[in-house]
Amino acid sequence: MEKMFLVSKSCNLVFIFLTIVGHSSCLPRSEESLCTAEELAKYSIVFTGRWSQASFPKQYPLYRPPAQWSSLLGVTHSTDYRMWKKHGPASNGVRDFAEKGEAWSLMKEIETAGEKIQSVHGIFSMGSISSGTGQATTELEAHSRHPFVSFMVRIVPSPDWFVGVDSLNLCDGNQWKQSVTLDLHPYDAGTDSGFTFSSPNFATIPQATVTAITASSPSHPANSFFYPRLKSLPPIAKMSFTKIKGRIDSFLDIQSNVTVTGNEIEENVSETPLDCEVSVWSPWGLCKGSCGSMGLKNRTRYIRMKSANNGTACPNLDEQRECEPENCV
Ligand SMILES: [Ca+2]
Repeated sequence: MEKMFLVSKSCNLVFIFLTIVGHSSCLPRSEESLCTAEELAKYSIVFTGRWSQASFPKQYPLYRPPAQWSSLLGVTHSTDYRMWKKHGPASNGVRDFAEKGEAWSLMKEIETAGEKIQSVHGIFSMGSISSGTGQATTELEAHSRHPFVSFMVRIVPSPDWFVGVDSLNLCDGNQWKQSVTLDLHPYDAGTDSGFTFSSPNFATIPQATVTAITASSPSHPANSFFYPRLKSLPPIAKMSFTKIKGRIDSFLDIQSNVTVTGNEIEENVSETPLDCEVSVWSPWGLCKGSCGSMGLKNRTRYIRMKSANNGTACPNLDEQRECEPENCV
């Protein structure tokens, strides 16, 4: 029974991993969930923001605050702990972190899980990044009984959006993976109903589940990530794990060896075309002109969103039409 559970769980995890990385296959093998590699493994991790205005031109936050990333909170754990999961409800700690970047209650939840069911090996963190395309690094330690890694980084500003990983297995049977690189995409914690990066606080009641935000979901033109021309969003961030030698001594201590660098030296930045959006026309104005000849009337509309990256340009914003001048007796 327990074996079955482990197998199906591991298959799930492998599947999540595969959808991101895209190789190997999800075969239920009974050994797969057991890590028989050497007990401890240390990894250097690099988080790279790819949230640029070129890739995400719609409502890109430029001021107060400009696009940036919160600190990272992560944990190495066994299958008995889940920091967050897609289609599951966010815990209070995950809510506080996704909405406000407050790590305190999430850390408490992790520590409690560590004490009660010994499902946690260590917590790791990384400093915030003051631009959408910055980079930061830290280190983590995993244990053969706790080979899974989960983390979250809040998208700032946003209502309750974050990027992260749920239960990535760093162990591969009898050895630790040498390196893993993942593209990250935005998630919605399901606790705030705001639609745009700068939406005011608006609690979702009752609370919804954690969902992936895609170019077409939520399917609403007001949503900051809604790009009907795209099949999928470009990755908004990237995370790489590289196994290193040595070990970290502290258990359940925050491992916060932070290096924040400036803007990333961009690899191929994908430019996302954004079409111009205009308002509906105003009503026609008064017909102006002298009595006895044709007059002119005007109507206008305004730009709701400027086009970018070779999206469809804005159409005319003024229109004129001939008319009979009014009040000609
Ligand atoms: Ca939300």
